Amino acid sequence: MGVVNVTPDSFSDGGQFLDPHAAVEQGRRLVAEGADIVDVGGESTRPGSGGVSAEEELRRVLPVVEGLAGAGATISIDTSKAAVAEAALDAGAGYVNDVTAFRGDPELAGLVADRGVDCCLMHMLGTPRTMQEDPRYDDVVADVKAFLEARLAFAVAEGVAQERVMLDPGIGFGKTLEHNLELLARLDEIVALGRPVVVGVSRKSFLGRITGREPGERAVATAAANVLALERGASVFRVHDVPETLDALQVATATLAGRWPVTTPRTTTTTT
Ligand code: PMM
Repeated sequence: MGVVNVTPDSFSDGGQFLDPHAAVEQGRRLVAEGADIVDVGGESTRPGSGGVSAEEELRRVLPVVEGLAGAGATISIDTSKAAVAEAALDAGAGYVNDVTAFRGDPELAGLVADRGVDCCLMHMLGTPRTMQEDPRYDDVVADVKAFLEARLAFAVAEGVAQERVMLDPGIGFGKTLEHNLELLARLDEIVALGRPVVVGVSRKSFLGRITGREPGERAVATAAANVLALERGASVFRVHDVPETLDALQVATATLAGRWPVTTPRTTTTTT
């Protein structure tokens, strides 16, 4: 999953793709580089940010979704607002990525159910404005897992087919460096919920804490974290730098399988 943030203030690529033409060009580049999904977002969720109106979010994302429809990838709309998701789906999007896991807008789950599209439900502690103020958990992995299980049950109760739901531990959303690392180290426990797991480590500040590098210099760190997430069972890797992570994931996939090309999904074999 390649990322295009049509925002002035995202920590990772803020301001770079505010112009719709630049955003569409970037989306097409991500597809050419191998992204299967392009995630288009018009609201920054960086720590401390306050949110934008549905009108402003639509003004940012709609021309980009329209411009990317038919570009050869599934277009994901990164929003928690039903009005934004509905217009984006009408314009050609086929996936809803909600960082509030259907807590932000009571209408969004029903919309996803009606349209029959795939969605991603992500864990976040608090809101972007407050989430990095001393986040605490009893056991971060158990707490995030219980939350995701409850949100999956909510989505299904609202009519969303279970097969349409992907789950995301929300790396960096109300988490310390230690929380992020523990979630990645024990990602298999989230995978055990039985739904595909999405991870969004790309360029995030915990990678800067470890490497001392600025956001634009974290592609290798991002690829390393994604390889280990793959090994622990993650299925979707949300990144700004597609070639680096794709190369790393292909080599990791071949190494784990002991062959290349890997034509069938990894399966458990029993020897007698
Ligand atoms: N991270 C950001 C935004 N949206 N969505 C999902 N599902 N998972 C994430 O980790 C995630 C997200 C923030 O990063 P950005 O500002 O670089 O987009």
